[in-house]
Amino acid sequence: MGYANLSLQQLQTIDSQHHLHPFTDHKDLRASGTRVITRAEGPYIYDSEGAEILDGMAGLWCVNLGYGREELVEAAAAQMRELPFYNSFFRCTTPAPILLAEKLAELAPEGVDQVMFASSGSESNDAAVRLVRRYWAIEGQPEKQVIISRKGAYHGSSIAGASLGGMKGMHGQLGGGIPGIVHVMPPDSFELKEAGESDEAFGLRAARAVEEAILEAGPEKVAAFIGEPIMGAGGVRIPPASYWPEVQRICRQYDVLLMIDEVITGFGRTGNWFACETYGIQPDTITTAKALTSGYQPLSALLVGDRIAEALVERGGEFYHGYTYAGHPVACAVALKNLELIEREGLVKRVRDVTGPYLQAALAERIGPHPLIGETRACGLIAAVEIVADKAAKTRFPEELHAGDKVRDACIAAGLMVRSVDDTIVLSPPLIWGEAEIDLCVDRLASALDTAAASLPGAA
Ligand code: PXG
Repeated sequence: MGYANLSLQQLQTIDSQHHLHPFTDHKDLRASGTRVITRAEGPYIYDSEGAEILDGMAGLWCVNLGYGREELVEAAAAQMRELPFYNSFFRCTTPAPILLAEKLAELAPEGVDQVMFASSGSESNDAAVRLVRRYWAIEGQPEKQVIISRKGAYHGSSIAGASLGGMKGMHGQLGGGIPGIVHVMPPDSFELKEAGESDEAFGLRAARAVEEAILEAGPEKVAAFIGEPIMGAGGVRIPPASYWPEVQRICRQYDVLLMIDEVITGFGRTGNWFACETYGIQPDTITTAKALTSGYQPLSALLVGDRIAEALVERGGEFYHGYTYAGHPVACAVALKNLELIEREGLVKRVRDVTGPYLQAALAERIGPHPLIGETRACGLIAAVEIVADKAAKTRFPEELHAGDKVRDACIAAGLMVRSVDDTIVLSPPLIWGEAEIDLCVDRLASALDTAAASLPGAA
């Protein structure tokens, strides 16, 4: 590529002159300089200085097959040669989205058989909001508009996505967001469980917050509840086993649709194709993106349950919605190959039976005892560790110390890419990780914790 003869410094200078990054304080970034990742292979990414970093985040919760997969490259190239683009509007389409829709219907939970494509999780969640509201209008209940979501949720960065999400900072910049979204407490047991409260009781209490919100808005006004099975960007909040069955029972009782956002959890991350299976959820919609192509192409798919699909198809007339790149043939061809490889390599079962339990045990046994750690948790290959000032009392460091960022920076310096969500360190590695990569990850995390502890008061 054209940058090979540019130095890191030249790239950083150009970056700071023209490039506005996502979720970034630009003044701060421009003072410190960007890390420029230039290539990647298998489980490793390499920066412009040649540093080899084990990618504990699978890119951004998405590169589930790891890097350098020639078959994905070939799938894209072959599709580009044959037909780089044609649209799915006006009674046309192309072969790849047809076959991918069939494949997704096969993999999806029972009763979810229809697929609507887009290019990002945000777009698909936006479509999901339009679709559930349209559903109730078709069914003669147009006043059912309210969507219940949760504080700390992440559903994307479009106006609808950010409105659905429960991130305080984002809401502060939305100018109000879209109307009709209500946020309830998340099933975040580390932060919100009370002393002496069991996991089960906490899960039920968090679920009943959904019921209270339904009753407050009036069930005749509530269209749907939306939730990530495990909240990802909010800090990998793994709900107690009692949570989802109770949320589902409540939604059924008040005839509220269940919108499940599997943008992070889909395609094997929790040890099943979908976390709906992990938690026994019967969804009305499932939003997927990211690992659908292992991040090799931008693609998302809204999977639509039979109840909504039947109304839309049989009685809905034209649904005035669609994006130019819906069902993009190159992205869909890559997705088909990606799903084929995940199947061929038996990765979902391996996460469930081998690597998931191994990661969970390795974190518990080798990271759990560290004085900075208040909790470790994992479900399949999605995990988190909580950084605390006082291990017994599980109290946090003062915010201005940025303890989580210190641990993250020490991890990267030690050759492990992780993400910090305040003082929670999250991990979402490629599903190709085996025991050797998990061991290396845990070794590097342990040494980073020691390094960070040395610069945190009272922790060393
Ligand atoms: N839903 C969920 C659950 C997500 O995690 C989206 C929707 C939006 O997808 P797009 O493709 O529009 O980004 C996401 C995205 C982070 C981080 O910092 C997480 C996401 C995106 C960017 C950063 O953890 N998740």
